[in-house]
Amino acid sequence: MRKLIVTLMLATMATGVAAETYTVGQQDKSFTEEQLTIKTGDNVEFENNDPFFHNVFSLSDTKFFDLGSYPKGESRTVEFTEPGIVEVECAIHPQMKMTIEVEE
Ligand SMILES: [Cu+2]
Repeated sequence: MRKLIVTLMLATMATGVAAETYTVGQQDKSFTEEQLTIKTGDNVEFENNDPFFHNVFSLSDTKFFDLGSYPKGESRTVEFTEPGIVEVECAIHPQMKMTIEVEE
């Protein structure tokens, strides 16, 4: 019985780790973070702070996404469900690049 209780406690602890949400802005045609390290299950909110549209996307195997284009003051959130490296870009401004490292 004691072993069962310990097992249940460990299971609760393992699943009870709250996911974090990080914010990365788009400002002056660049990302506010060049590099960001997060953990699997964390979220990143991409917030447009420029008075024009951005279109944040990634072609990475770790996380493939396209948030579409959206204006100043709007944000869209991506959940990173697998560990690895994610290169993030903007379809409107090719010079905009950042890297997210998703740890296990
Ligand atoms: Cu852009």
